[in-house]
Amino acid sequence: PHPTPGAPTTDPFALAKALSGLHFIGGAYAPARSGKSFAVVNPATGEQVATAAEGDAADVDAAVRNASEAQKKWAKVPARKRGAMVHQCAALIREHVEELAKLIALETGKALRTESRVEAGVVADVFEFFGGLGGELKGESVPFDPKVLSVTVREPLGVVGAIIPWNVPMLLMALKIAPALVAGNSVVVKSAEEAPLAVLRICELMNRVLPPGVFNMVSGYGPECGAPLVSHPLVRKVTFTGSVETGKIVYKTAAEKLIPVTLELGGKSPMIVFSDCDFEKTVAGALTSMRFTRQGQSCTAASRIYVERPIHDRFVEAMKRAVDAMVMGDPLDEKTDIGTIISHGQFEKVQGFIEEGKNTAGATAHVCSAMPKDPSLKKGLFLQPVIFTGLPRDSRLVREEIFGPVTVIAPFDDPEAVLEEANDSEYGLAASIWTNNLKVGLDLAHRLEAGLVQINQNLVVQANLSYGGVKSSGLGKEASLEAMLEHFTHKKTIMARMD
Ligand code: TXE
Repeated sequence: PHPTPGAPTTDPFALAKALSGLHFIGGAYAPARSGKSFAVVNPATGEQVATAAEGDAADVDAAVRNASEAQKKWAKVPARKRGAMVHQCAALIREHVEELAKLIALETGKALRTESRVEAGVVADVFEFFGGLGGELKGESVPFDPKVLSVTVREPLGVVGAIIPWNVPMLLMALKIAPALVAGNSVVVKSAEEAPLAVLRICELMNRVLPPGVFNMVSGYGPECGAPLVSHPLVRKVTFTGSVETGKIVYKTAAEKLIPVTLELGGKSPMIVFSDCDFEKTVAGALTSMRFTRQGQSCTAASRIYVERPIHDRFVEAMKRAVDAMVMGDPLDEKTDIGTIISHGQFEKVQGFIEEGKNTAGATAHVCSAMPKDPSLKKGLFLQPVIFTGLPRDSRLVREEIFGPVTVIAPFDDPEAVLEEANDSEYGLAASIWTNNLKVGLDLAHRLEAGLVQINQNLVVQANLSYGGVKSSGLGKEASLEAMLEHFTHKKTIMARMD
């Protein structure tokens, strides 16, 4: 029996309780073998809303073994049929968008209207897109010798281990599992300890369509539950989104086993604004990218904004006004624009950066928006967004990923100098240029060290467009047909002599 109802529910609190303390292994919900669990907390109130199964190596082993058995049969299902089934999952997810949006808002503190509902919708898009690609798992025939037929075929890798973070857990899971499954792999997901519920609910939806064991999920802490997944001998590929530090650990373990990895590791994305830009659209683009509505917890956030000097002060004023107008409050309230920080740990990390910025000589902190007044939110992890000006280039706030509602704005005079400054970063995930001079825009786009460069827009991941960083931002690509082919299959060469 499933702990979650068949029809979508409107009460995220009841759903959270129903999902408490469970993994999803071999087509069924199951508690941790050790019987252990940990609290899942609503960051808007500080109250516990559920528990999560505290997985360890024994749970991981059970999940991987189930996945390995299931994969043998799954790989024999025709690729287009596999795609059609993933497409059916998309339809189920779409029916449950509202339910999933409320659940993710509850566990992450991301505002329902501005963030959570959007994420749930995009998850369905991603399943739909990859579901349509079953017929694209094609190889080539390669002329070699007229007496030899040489062809390449795409084959699945086996069991894929997918480790996801808490900022956009459903979307980052979808970008990993949808292509992996269509390509004929089975999957074990390790959810983020802060946000295990909505992704767990998706398991049950997928299970209505997919064979048991093809898709499994374990929850737990990184070293106890994530690490054994990476090192498990039956796991033949790992795809990870998270911090650079953990990404390196994952990469080292994968290197020992000689298995491929995809790593998406965050960024410090520059936004370069020229005086001839369309001013209002540029301010709106900065807001979209900064994701203040998600409290800045976005790997592509425009966290360094360089503005040509003649419009710098006007830009700062416009940004302050725009962020001030945003309503911070209960993530589940439709009036709320800005939700909460995910956890105490992240809250302290971000506050540490803000204090350091405030104590930096010459810097000004423009604190925006107002704290919520509702007494029930007193213990919530709300943090007023801050726009910093006057910070030196070597400040930690300019160089490190803050992953909070903090952006740095600095003036520039010369396009060459700003390009050099923008590229002077260990990261290379995203960048944007705002100008009506396409020549200047395209020239910089070619020379910016980033996996994604946008001119006059700051949109996020699209299912059919390759996404992923360079430098410390990661390895490999997510989204797109190429990601499915390159990262979830291997190319086998078959030669047949005909004489
Ligand atoms: O990340 P971790 P955290 C950045 C952001 C944030 C910082 C720390 O700057 O402030 O990372 O966040 C699992 N083996 N990003 O601590 O530790 C862990 O359980 C295997 C950017 O949340 O990287 C979780 O499921 N797995 C990022 C996942 O890794 C391990 C999004 C991510 O956790 C593990 C999130 C181990 N040894 C944070 N240790 C982005 N790219 O968008 C932990 N994990």
